[in-house]
Amino acid sequence: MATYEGIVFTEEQEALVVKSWNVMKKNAAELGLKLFLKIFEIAPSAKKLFSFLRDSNVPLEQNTKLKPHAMSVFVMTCESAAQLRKAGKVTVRESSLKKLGAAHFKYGVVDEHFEVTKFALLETIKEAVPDMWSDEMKNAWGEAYDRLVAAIKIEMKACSQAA
Ligand code: ISQ
Repeated sequence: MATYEGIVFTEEQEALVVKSWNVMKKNAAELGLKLFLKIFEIAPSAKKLFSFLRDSNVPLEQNTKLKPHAMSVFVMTCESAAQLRKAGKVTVRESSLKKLGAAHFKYGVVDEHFEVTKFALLETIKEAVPDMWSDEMKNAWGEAYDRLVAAIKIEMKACSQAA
């Protein structure tokens, strides 16, 4: 496991993340797609980063390659958030994190993409669990997302220095 430690993620924050993730996980495929539709609504140019979208005339909702990708981004973000306190760090395997960093670097993902994704992620969660949503829950998810992105960016930087 990678060791990207930061400020303490509290028990209360963990509880908020886990509680909402337990409700959302059965709909992860649908929510993942919703997340990406939001990302592309806010930042249409982000579509250019995905070869399977660039070369396709099929509507986004029906793109067979987008669905699994969208689901894995959503599940990975949520799972690493849900496990953050237990492990005291982002729990994506170091080898996966290196691959993620390399892929994001190769395809030209920049800070703005991570920011748009954060906004879209928080909106997706808010709409998925409206009765639970609060400022505290938003902060807990936001903090967890920031930790994951910080870990990915460390790997992206390593790629840029090796290039
Ligand atoms: C890659 N993975 C997740 C989210 C993204 C948003 C914009 C561009 C690329 C991305």
